[in-house]
Amino acid sequence: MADTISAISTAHGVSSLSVIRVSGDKSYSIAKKISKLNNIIPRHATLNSLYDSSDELIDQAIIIYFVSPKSFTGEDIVEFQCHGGLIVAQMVLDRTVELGARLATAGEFSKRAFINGKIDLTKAEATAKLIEAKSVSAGKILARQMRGELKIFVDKTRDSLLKSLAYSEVMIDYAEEDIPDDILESLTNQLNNLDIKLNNIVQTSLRRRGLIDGFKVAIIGKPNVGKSSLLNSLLSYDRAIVSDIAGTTRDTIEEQIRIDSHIIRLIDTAGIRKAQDKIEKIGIERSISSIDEADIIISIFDGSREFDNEDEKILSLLENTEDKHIIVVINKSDLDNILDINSLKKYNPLFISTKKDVNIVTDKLTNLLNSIGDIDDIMLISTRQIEAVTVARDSIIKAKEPLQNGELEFFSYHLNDSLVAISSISKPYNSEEILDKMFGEFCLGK
Ligand SMILES: Nc1nc2c(ncn2[C@@H]2O[C@H](COP(=O)(O)OP(=O)(O)OP(=O)(O)O)[C@@H](O)[C@H]2O)c(=O)[nH]1
Ligand SMILES: [Mg+2]
Repeated sequence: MADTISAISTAHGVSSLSVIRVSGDKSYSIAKKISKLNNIIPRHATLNSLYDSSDELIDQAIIIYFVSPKSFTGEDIVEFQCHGGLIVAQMVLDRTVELGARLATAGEFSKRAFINGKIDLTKAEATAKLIEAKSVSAGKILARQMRGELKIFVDKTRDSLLKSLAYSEVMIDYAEEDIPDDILESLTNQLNNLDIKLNNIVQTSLRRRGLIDGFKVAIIGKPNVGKSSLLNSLLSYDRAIVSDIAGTTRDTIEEQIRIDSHIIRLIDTAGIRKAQDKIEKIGIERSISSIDEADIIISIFDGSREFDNEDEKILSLLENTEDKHIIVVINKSDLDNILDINSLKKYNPLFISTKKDVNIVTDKLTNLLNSIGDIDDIMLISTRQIEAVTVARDSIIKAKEPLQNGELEFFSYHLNDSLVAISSISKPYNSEEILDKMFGEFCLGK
């Protein structure tokens, strides 16, 4: 029998309401004792006082009782909606512990929901990510996953693998005979289709990771082009020091900012050039790392200066990036433009002045983020899911060769690996360790 757990499910801090959630066999008796009620009607909002161990009033709260199995965890659950702030919720939590509950660990409610068959892992993960989602598009994708979109995909892939495996097992029993051509062709086609499908889903998901975690947008360029000025204008306050001395920004500066319905991480970097100074060199190494880590790069050039070797270096960095969205900005449009933009033309540069029209950059970012977010396909939302599909695909690729050579035992072996990997997305085989790792990353009270 699982013990009874309790946690504050809402964010800690000053707020008008807080919710304390208790799950397990003792929930109902704890609720009756803390409220001094003899009976609480299930699924009704009951307004009542809550008392501490000395019978002193803690708060007036709404109490809602969900009877097992019709609850989030599948166990008896009681929720107390009390006043927010730092003190009241803690007092209610402490009282539930005095009355027999223990403090829940992170993700323990969701873990119980999974163990009791209320949700599968794809839904559990989608719920957890929804709490942290950084864009409305992400919210929509996660809502689809909560409704079972990914689970259906996993089940279909598994069915297809099982069918191939079944063919193979039958054929193994007739080992002396060659595999008939039509069956060989049909199995090969099936594997090729799965290979392409799984690869697509992994690639699409990797490119769109920022939808869930927040896109990283790095502002790069040689010194003095106006990177920090752009950061400040986008943030609408003077976050970074701006000066006409080249090399003003020494270290990367990261700030969160909302662009349309997306919360992104905007990073100002040190101007990239051949530096002598030790500290500046470290800053420039960080600028280069920011390029690697960014999903979107805003590369700035100074329109009021000739195109020089330092600009050339930036251009070569841009050309060596793979799978990144690049926005090229030519700054200082309030001055005469003498920059030769021939080599930048293919990037459709935006001409702006950070002093007056950064909305051009905001609009471009909005369009880009919306187009990345406009996705009807299935998306994998965690490293765990991406790794599982990658292993499933690798095993399919490994299965192709033994199939052609008629080595059906090896073929079955690899297909089985693929099956285990794909199934682990919704229900892992060796559960306990994976579950602890996964649910441990959830919020407390979830
Ligand atoms: N005329 C004009 N000057 C600008 C514009 N944007 C920035 N500047 C000036 O350009 C100089 C450099 O600006 P910063 O924003 O510090 O440039 P940076 O790219 O961050 O430079 P580092 O940190 O040294 O790499 C400052 O004197 C700014 O006032 C603009 O649109 N027009
Ligand atoms: Mg700067």
